[in-house]
Amino acid sequence: MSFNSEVALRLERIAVMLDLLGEDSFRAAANARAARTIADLAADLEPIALDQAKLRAIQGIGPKIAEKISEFRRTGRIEEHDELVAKVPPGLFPLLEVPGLGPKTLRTLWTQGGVVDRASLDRIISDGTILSLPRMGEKSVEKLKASLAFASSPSNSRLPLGMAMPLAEAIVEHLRSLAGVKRVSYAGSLRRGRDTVGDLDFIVGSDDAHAPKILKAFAEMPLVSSVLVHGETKCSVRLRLESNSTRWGEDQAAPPAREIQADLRVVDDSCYGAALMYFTGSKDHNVALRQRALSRGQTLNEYGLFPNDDESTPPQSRGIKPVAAKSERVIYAALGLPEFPPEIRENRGEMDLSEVPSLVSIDEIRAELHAHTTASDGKLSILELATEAKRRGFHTIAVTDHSKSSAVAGGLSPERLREHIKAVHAARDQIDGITILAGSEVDILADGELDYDDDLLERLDIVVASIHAGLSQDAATATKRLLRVIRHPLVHIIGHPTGRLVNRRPGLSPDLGEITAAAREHHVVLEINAHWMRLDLRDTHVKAAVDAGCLLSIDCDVHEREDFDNLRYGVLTARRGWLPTDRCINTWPADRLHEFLREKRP
Ligand code: DGT
Ligand code: CA
Ligand code: CA
Ligand code: ZN
Repeated sequence: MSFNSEVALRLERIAVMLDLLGEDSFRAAANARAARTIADLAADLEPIALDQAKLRAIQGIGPKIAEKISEFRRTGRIEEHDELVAKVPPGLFPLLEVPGLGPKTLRTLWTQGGVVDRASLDRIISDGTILSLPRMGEKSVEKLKASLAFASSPSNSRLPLGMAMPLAEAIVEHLRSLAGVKRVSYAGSLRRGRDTVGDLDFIVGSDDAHAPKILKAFAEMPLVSSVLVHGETKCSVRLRLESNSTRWGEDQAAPPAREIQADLRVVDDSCYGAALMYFTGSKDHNVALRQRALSRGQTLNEYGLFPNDDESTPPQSRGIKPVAAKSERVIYAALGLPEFPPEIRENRGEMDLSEVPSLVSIDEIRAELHAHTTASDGKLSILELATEAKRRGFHTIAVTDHSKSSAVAGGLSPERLREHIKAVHAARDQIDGITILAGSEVDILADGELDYDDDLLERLDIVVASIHAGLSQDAATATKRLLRVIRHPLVHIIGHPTGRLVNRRPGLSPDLGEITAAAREHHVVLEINAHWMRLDLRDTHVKAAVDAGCLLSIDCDVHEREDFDNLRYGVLTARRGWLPTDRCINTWPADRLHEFLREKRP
């Protein structure tokens, strides 16, 4: 973690603990504000951390905060932080992680309900005494119960795709550099592009002579915290994950850092394809493949596709040569099947396909239609954003800053939006080779109303309508809310339609059948938000939308330069939902895209 984020993390925690302890709320707010300022600073504070004058010259850093920055530089600690930590029962920190349970509510539960940890909270919920506390009616207790169930569900311990992928790619590169490694890949759910993964799987194609050293090198990687299995062809380890999270619990005394299992199989390179195919899965896809093999008088396992002779000893152990084993391509071909992309190997109908469907791919994406600038909560100016989009080969970039109700995200008042539109138009004259659209990410209010009047929306080239609040509505209310927006004549795209956050918040569960039917009818595009914390719509929703005949967009919801890199996760999700290139509006040529957007303008 950088110096700036270390400081920001501590200041953020000071703010939370002050609220939890019921102390001066102005002091809490000042620390929270400083934390945000420092987290967003482009410049590294470390070199000037002992220079009070230079620190105070930075907008948003006052004398008290400057003092704390110097203290952290000198001692690696902030005493105020550690004193506050000592006053809080340690069992309360994990509870701060529960979505929707803020420090002020937790303070009531603690001081008036005697809650000091998860167990005591569960107790006062089950015996009903929680209902006697202030602001704890039946409804809020129901919500709290749902959040607790969500926070403790085992599926939430799966690692998000965007954290797993860079880790797996680094391990693949490490393995590739070892002597005797002919081919190497990650497999499993990661290769299939699932939004979260339970563990990481790796396959190496090599030979008997090199296998022991390759397995040893895997077991001795610096990130390995323990070795679970170390055999002749297989090694399983636990990896320590570096924490880049500002959440509680990671560097508190008690809870251990997060870990993930990683499995490596080293196989003879002649059957690499069979092993890769087997360990890519999914399990259900494998079962379907094996049945198909049997029905054709063959038998399939992780060593290859063999003639089936109904012997109980596996064919490879009897020296029988496989019909196909070297690559996935030859095995699928020998089974009379197209070589399915890993993303669709889920036994969701792919076995009935007679050719590989033309799924959208990352190099076909030519437009980013959801991006923020410094006008709201983005880090790039309009021109910087456009320049970056152009550099990445896009023909169109849409500037869609937040609307007024998203106040914490710096949402624009109608007056500021009018100025911002002018600024976008002015920027067009300063850059060639890319079209900058003037747009907005307009909040969908609780009843489905939009955050700006129609006469203002009309002046925007593109309207992305998104839900940012009211995310615990029941399904029927959420459906009504979204249908109302979809029928709005000026809306082009519904941004991150359910509002879920991977492992953090379930989001809305509107009736997808109704939503997709209406979206198709009214030519409204449903977004796949490519940020790996969102991936919303998720794979199954995308499939439903594709089947219903909808158009989709894949957008990075850019707030800073690196966010463009998340595109790959959006594309993986799209492919998992069988999205054909032509149904993804980001792949359209500029003329077609711009014409489509203009159809909703007077
Ligand atoms: P995960 O790790 O929970 O996100 O999901 P996967 O799909 O990566 O599952 P994992 O790591 O348990 O196994 C990797 C692949 O190996 C899996 O997709 C298919 C294959 N595989 C594992 N166990 C079995 C099994 O019992 N039967 C079959 N047919 N395939 C299996
Ligand atoms: Ca796995
Ligand atoms: Ca595994
Ligand atoms: Zn956005």
